[in-house]
Amino acid sequence: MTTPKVAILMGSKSDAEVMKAASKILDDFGVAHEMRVLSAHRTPADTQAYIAAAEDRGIEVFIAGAGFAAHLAGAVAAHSVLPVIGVPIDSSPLAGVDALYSTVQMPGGIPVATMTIGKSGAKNAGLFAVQILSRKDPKLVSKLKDYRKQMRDDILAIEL
Ligand code: RP5
Repeated sequence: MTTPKVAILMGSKSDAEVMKAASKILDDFGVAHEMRVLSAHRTPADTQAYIAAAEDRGIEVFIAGAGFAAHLAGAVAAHSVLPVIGVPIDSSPLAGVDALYSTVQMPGGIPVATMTIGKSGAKNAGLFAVQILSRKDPKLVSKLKDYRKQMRDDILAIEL
C-alpha cells in the first residue's frame, strides 16, 4: 500500500462534499492521500494526536477545511511545521466569510496558506499540495504543465 503524502482533514462530515474536490485533484495526479473528520473544537485532543502521528507516518502536507469559527487549519498549523493549506467552508449563515477570516487571519509566526471559500478553494488546495510535492517529484511538474495546457486548450476551443 502506498504511504499517504497528503492528509485532508475536515471539521464535520457535512464538509465532505466540498472537500472531495481536493481529493479528486489528488486522485487525478496520482498522489496518495487520506481523509479524516477531526474538529478543532469537538475533538481537540484527538486532532492533536492525529497530527503528531501523521508526521511520523510520512504525511508531507495537510489540507484542512472547516466552516463557522473554522479553527481547524490554525490548530493543525499550531502543532506541526509541515505546510498547512486551509479551506474556508460555506456552511454557516455567513456563507463562509466567517470561516475565511478565521482561517486567513493567523497571527505572525503560524502560517496557513488560505484558499478561496468552498469547492474552488478545495480544488485549489489539492493543486497547491501537488505543487508543493512537485518540488521533489519531476513527474508531478510534468503533470501540472499538462493540466495547465489542457485548461488552455479547453478555453481556446470554445465556440460561441
Ligand atoms: C464546523 O462546523 C465544521 O467544519 C462544519 O463546517 C460546521 C458545521 O458542522 P456540523 O454541525 O454540520 O457538524 O466545525
